[in-house]
Amino acid sequence: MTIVKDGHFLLTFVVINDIIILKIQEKFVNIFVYKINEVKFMKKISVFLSVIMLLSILSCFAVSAAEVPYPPLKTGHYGDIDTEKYPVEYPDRKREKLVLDELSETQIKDDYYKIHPECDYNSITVDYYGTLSDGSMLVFVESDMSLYLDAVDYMVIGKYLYVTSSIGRDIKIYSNNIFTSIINAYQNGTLSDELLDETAEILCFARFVKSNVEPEPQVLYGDVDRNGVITIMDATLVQKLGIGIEEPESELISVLADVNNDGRISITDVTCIQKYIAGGYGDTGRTGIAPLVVG
Ligand SMILES: [Ca+2]
Ligand SMILES: [Ca+2]
Repeated sequence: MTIVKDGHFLLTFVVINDIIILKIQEKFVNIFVYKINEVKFMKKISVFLSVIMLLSILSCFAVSAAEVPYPPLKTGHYGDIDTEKYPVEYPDRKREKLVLDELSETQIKDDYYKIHPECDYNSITVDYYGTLSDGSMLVFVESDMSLYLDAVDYMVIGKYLYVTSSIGRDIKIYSNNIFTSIINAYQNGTLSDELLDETAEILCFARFVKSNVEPEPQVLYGDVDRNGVITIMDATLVQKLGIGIEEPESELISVLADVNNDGRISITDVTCIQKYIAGGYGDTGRTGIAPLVVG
């Protein structure tokens, strides 16, 4: 049954077994097919983009996990730091107080007094440690109203560990008549990484280091050169041990070389290791298995 027919397209309904099939031909067909293809293409594109986005999100997690060696530390009691897990390097010198000119000292005292008017002005003391390249000064200001707490605490600031006698009463950054704690300045971005490096240098902060202790490779039968993997080098070494042209370095090595567990090192062990390297065809003994008890 033809519904429409003009110079542009032909629209036909065909009834086969009670199913109505719509046929569109001529010019309109091309548009229709094109639209279908476009939808399919867009679907493919969106799936492709989704996969790319997922991969980039996952890689971000992987990178951040790998690049942050000391994430759980923020602040706390100094004695609680697991320095084995988070090794730190202490500087070989101590911070030094510097001489401050009288004009600056008066200004700092005045600014301190503005926020602590309850204190005795004459009791205010200023310790000055240095000036950063942006003009900020590192000062410790206290007065008769300062509270004394003897807890030793720490703050993790970037890659540095700042140990202070009491969080809150630590050395401040003094800039534009305002005192800001170092950790706050770092968190709010006024203290850049470069300025933090300068601060750390002046105040002799300890610095976190990545652990240089390489984990011991897993002990495996057949891995006689103890590099964590079983290769042709192991097979060759077992061969040398078997014919006696080389001596095992330790009792452990002779145990690991005896992969077929017959109490001696022989060509049979070499064959087992070679089979293991070739893809585990045939009897490979206990090659590649970690011993339960290392003898
Ligand atoms: Ca090996
Ligand atoms: Ca053996």
